[in-house]
Amino acid sequence: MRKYVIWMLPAVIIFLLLSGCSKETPQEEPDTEEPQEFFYEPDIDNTFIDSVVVEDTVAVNSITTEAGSSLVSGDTVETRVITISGVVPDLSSLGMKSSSDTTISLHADGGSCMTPGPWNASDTFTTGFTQTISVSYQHYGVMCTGDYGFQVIVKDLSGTIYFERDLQKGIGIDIDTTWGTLNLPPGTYIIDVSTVTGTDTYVNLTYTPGTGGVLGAMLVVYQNGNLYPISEAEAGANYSYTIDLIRGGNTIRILVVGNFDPSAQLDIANILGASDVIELTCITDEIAIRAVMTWQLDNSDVDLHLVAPGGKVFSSNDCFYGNMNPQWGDSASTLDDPMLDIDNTEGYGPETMVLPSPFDGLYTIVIHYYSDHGSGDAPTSVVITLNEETQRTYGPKTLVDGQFWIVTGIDITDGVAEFASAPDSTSLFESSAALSESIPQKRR
Ligand SMILES: [Ca+2]
Ligand SMILES: [Ca+2]
Repeated sequence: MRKYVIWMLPAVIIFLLLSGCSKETPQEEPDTEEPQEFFYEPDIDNTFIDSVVVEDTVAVNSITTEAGSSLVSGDTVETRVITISGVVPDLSSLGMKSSSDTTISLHADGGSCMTPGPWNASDTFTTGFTQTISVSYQHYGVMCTGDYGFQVIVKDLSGTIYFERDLQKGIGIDIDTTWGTLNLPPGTYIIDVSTVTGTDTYVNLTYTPGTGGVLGAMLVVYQNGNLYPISEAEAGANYSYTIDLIRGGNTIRILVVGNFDPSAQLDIANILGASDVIELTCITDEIAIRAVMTWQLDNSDVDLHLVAPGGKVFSSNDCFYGNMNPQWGDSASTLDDPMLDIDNTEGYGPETMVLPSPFDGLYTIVIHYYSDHGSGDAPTSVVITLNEETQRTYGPKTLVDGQFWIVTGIDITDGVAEFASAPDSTSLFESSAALSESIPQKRR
């Protein structure tokens, strides 16, 4: 995979150069300062989560500062980073199962040509919320006397059929393989498979959380209207999550969400559990630039970059996984130095970048899909907050392995941040050959 990415880089850069980095063409809209607002979604409003009543409680066992001090809801906090830990509730009554239970596998064995069929296999499952189910089967038929064939059915208790494959044939050889996905409303379902003499049918039925993975629900942090997916939610499992507080009031809840889609307003029917509301007031200095990146693909590595005025990606003027807290500007001050909190290499993020008090100039947010680890394309979003008050969400934009996304420029004038057009790619990137060599490699 690594060789492939390096091989791809010249092509990616050439594409970026040829396409002008996919920027909005400025001369077509001379009156606007709005650049590159990929899939900007200003209308999503999840603030109802501040007060929504949810039956099942996600336990919060501790809230602590980086120094280890304990906090409770209502506290005023003088540091920016806190950790919340607790336990995911047992929601098995809703059909959310542990990871080992998310696949139902059935085998209807038709025996040999000398023994008659049919043989059947059956199972039932329950879901308490609408979720996506994938069904796949493989059927093998061999030459025998008499007929052979098979049937796969998913139906509810009233007999309504949601999935069906029915094949009946005469003497011969047959292999039939297919798959499908279905959105099942809450209810209890029966999956039946039957086959006849001399044939075999294997069936797998898998729960998914809607956009990827194998579980029925996802653990999500809610903070002041924004949603940050943490991981797949497993009934009864411990969780621990670090939150970057925003100056002023922070309303936080830990959610368990079925069919999670971070690009859409949350469907209240899919909020399977929620913690009590946590209110914390943060009184640290104002932060000029804050960017929180997440992506919706497990086992993949997307990276967040903040490039200083006149700087190049992967240089000392780029804050990224290889340069997480560089010394910029005034060497006597750390307030003009950016900080990346972590490099998440396994999926979902978030990765958070903050720059409290930058020197003036044009900064750039760049996102790089470092490696898909073979998992495929990654829908990626970044929430950028300027001066603790102006916020935009960019994405989700689906990135392919190795791709760069120049998200936006941020202009700092007299210490105040505003969204601005990004510099062009020729000033942000080395030539393709030099760029390939400048990417620090990660160990896995
Ligand atoms: Ca990363
Ligand atoms: Ca400095």
